[in-house]
Amino acid sequence: MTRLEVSTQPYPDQKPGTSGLRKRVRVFQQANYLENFVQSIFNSLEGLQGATLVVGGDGRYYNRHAVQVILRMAAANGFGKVMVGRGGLLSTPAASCVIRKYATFGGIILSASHNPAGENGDFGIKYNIGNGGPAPEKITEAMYAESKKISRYLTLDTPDVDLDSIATLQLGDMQVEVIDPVSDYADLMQSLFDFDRIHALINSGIFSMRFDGMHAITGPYAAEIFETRLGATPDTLMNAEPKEDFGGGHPDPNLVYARELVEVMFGANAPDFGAASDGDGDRNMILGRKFFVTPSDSLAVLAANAHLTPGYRLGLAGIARSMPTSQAADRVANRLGIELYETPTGWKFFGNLLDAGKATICGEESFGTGSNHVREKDGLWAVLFWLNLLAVRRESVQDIVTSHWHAYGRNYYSRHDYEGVDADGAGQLVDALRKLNGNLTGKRYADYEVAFSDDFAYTDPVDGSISEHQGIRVGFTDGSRIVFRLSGTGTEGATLRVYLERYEADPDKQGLDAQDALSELIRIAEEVAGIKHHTGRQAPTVIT
Ligand code: VG1
Ligand code: CO
Repeated sequence: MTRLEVSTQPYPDQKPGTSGLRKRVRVFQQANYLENFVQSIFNSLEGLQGATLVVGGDGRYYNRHAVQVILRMAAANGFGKVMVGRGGLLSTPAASCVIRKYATFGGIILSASHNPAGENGDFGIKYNIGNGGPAPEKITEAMYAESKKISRYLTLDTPDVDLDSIATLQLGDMQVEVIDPVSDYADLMQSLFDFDRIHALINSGIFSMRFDGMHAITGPYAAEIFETRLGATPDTLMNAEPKEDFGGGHPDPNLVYARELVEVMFGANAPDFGAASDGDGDRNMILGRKFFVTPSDSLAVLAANAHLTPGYRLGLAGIARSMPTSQAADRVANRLGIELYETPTGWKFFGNLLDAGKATICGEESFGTGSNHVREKDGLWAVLFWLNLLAVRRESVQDIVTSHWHAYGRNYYSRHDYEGVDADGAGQLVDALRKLNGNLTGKRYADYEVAFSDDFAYTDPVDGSISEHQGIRVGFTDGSRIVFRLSGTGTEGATLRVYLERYEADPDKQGLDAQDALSELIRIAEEVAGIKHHTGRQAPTVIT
């Protein structure tokens, strides 16, 4: 075994986005591209000598190769030990769980989340710190800075390590512990929710459910939790076998991409409950029989009912949501008399609030919900939370949500995505909106009057760090909002996201289709931003 110092040249494009570095597989396959970024991660960390690192990924194409590269480089850089999920697998929330449970130095997660996988798909890599959460911007900026000046990386000249059985191996001076990727996570879930009661519901004979693993990482987790621990029958799980190309699908759990599940849940004899998760297991979609729960509503309902579950029975310290997420959770926080935090998009902004005990539950409109149990959003956690509520309340999903609306009012909500548009056009759209800022106040559009408009900036209440340019907000006097921002996870061109929200207090007017209820705001968004003009698109690619 020899430690090698390999000389290399910087790549200019290794800037982490909303959730790590995401690129086409073929970009990662360029000479030293992966190695450069891994070494840049290590170069930006202090105190890694002898420390323990967690490594795992969502199992997509290139995962196995990348894990071997990282193991050799971790050993050459002086880590004492790496804990790696069997087969190189760990869902994003499970990685967070393992980092926290074993108090490791940090972890590397290999995932491009819901982006399509396979040789022509995407790959991604991100670093999580010792609290189990995504590295904050200060650290991702340091990695980027390292990537621009890198001149060499360290590795070993060793063969691949066997990752397919649970064992502790030696790689140079470093230990490699191959762990069961599922059990620690499943134990944590069992400690938070009433598995006896959920077991009784699932086996009551009057309840049926489906979970769609979308051929991504959650299949084995769902099998252990739903089948083995909660007694569900095997037909509960759909697409539960993980595949390197995710079965050619797009494992983004929404009404468009989880079509197979949606057809079951909106078809004849639909089950009572349906759910899906994304590529790396941190997102969730919740469905009732012929009923879709928007992620923003899901966050609000979970917060309002948290006291019904063992893990949250003592109540919540606070709720945090990303800025574009609807204000439904604000109403719950208000009624509970707890603080509501509004953060920029991306889970990394919740870490400090959770660590400081300021927030207990967090959520994003993009099908992400989670809590202080880990430092990532957590798809199966949300599914189990819902099952716990259903087991206690014994009402349908639809009844739980509509009674929530009656009690708190309904925040009609939708997101319109314009994917893969020309980056210059999208940039011009945002620049033009920035110039308008401030001049819109008081302006009337049909029934709506602008109360404020700004480019959202966030000051972290724990460490005072400031994050600017996090999305253009146009707020109206009745509380309605339109938000415009560009995605930070795409790999081709730009993706414009338009977030629309309107509040309706009157229970008699809460039964509309969201697109109908928001039609006036959709028209105003076009008028304010000139979306068709700047993107050349007549309609969004995805509406959620
Ligand atoms: C998107 C979502 C954001 C989420 C991020 C990572 O980011 O909008 O809410 O945190 O993906 O989720 P963007 O910058 O494309 O809007 V995941 O499941 O991809 O790790
Ligand atoms: Co994800």
